Amino acid sequence: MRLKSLAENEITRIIVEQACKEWMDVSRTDVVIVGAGPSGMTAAKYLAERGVKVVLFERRLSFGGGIGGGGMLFHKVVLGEPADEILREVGCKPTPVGEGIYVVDAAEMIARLASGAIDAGAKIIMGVTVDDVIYRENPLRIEGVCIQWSAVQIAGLHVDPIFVRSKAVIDATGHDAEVITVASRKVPGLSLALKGERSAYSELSEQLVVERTGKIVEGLYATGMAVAAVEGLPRMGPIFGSMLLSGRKVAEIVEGDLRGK
Ligand code: 48H
Repeated sequence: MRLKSLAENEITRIIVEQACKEWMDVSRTDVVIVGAGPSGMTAAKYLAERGVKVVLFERRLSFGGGIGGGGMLFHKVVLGEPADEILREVGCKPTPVGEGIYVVDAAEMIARLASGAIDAGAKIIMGVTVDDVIYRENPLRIEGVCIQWSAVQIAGLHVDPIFVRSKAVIDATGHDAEVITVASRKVPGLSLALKGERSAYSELSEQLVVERTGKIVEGLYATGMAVAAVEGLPRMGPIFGSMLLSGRKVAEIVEGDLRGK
């Protein structure tokens, strides 16, 4: 076997040319999703499947958010029906462990949710942190995000971000609701006050997170644990059904709003 290879400069040229071409396209999109945890990847899949142009930015160089840690590093997560439907759609085989309750390997769930989103046509870019929003007035609304290489942020360098304009931004950043937090601080006219996540009350929390998933202000939406941070809801621990159902629900709401525009 003779393995085909390339001169170093050609490797560079291909990477830079292809990445830059894509960044030109990414700079204006229908929906920006922030965070590749369970809710963000689920939302990406359902939006992309409906023909919406989706870019998902993830701070880390890996997918999955809190899935990978399972429950206290035990490699399993639990979920209740009907969230198992979503896992089956992406090719997971959740194991039944009780009436309507399932368990799944963390690694399997991460891999399948990510490929579900990518296969549907969502673009996932890792190593990018969203550190601010773009807003417009009359009417006051969110119209995109400011982005920075995570490596630049970690190094503490003073480098200005670049921008991505979008019709909708979904905060799927988990416990800290980072996008909504920055919008509440830096766009005071939005009058956004985060209530803060509460202590554990799993059965109640899962239901409420799904119920309260949706639009926060014009152009800005919350899914997953970000909903708990905004709405003052209790946490639920490593049971993930509500993260998946919240991701699917926010996709439906955003798609409906985009169609209405
Ligand atoms: C780019 C960012 C930024 C940023 C964060 O934490 P996640 O898994 O989020 P959810 O809400 O989909 O799922 C929550 C679940 O994992 C969990 O923690 C549960 C159910 N906890 C219950 C409990 O009681 O503790 O994923 C968020 C992702 C992560 O990958 C972050 O790296 C990423 O978002 N992220 N990416 N720019 N500013 N902030």
